[in-house]
Order: sequence, then C-alpha cells, then structure tokens
Amino acid sequence: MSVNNVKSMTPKVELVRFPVHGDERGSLIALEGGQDVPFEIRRVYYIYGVSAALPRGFHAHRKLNQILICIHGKINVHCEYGEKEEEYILDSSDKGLLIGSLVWHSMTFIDEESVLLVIADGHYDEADYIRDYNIFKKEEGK
Ligand code: T46
Repeated sequence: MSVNNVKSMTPKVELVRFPVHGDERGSLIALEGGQDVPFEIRRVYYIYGVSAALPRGFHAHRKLNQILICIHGKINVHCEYGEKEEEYILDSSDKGLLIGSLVWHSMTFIDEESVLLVIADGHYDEADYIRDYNIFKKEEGK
C-alpha cells in the first residue's frame, strides 16, 4: 500500500511504501509532513551502531505517533497491541512502519550496519514513555 493512501494513524501499526524518484543517478525519497507522512513532523532521530544481541525499545508511547524507516540494512520490529503480536522486517529505504500510540515495540538490528531513521509527531518527552510492560497493559485496557 502506498503511504499516500494513509490519511490517519488507524490502524495503529501499518507497513507503508514511499514513492521513489529514481533515474540513472540513483534514488531519492522525499517525505512531507501531512502528505507522505500522516502527521506534522516535529522530530527526526536516527539510531545506528547497534549490536544484533542488544535489541532496543521495549516501551510504548502514550500519545506519540512515529514512522520507522530502515535507510540501510535490515531491522526486525516487534509490535504488540490489543490481542495482536506482529513482526515486521524493515530492509528497504522505501518501506516505513507507522507505529501509533499504545503499541509496545522493540527493534532488533539483524544487520549491525543498519541505520534506523524515525520521524515523530512530537518532541522528546520522557513522560510520554511507558517503559513497564505491566503498566502498558493497564493503560491499554483503560
Ligand atoms: C522509540 C524507538 C523506535 C533523547 O534525548 N531524545 C530523543 O529524541 C530520543 C528518541 C532519545 N533521547 C535519549 C533518551 C535516552 O537517554 O536517548 C537515550 C536513548 O533512548 P531510548 O532508550 O528510548 O532508545 P530506544 O532505541 O529504546 O527507543 C527509541 C526512542 O526513544 C523511542 O521513542 O519509539 O527508538
């Protein structure tokens, strides 16, 4: 599915594809807030130099919506919400994983050279994190 069809953050987790501008010089992907990404972009961060033996994440966000893009390498993302438990492989720059609020997620860098780019609709706020799984289940049930 093309990300251009995504108008909102429902469902909570969704794998999307971005349009690639490619020619003999290579490829270019442009992501515009409110268009290619279904929210206004307030923060961009990236994660790299991660050992395959040390998965990251293991938290949910109370309000934050994000899109995860593996711009180099191969990363597994585990997501849990409601009764669902899903695994996604991010291995292409034109693939993005939308993760909405109240999704417990973790990332394993299968390829240790991987770079994970994350686009978010909010500034960094530690109060938005739920880092305890039992608290996540309680808040999710409310
Ligand atoms: C998420 C996944 C996909 C900041 O100071 N500013 C920031 O914008 C971020 C994202 C982090 N930090 C600090 C907070 C910690 O001291 O960087 C340190 C590492 O953060 P954390 O342990 O939360 O990293 P991950 O890889 O477990 O999770 C990150 C994001 O924090 C999180 O929102 O959804 O990537």
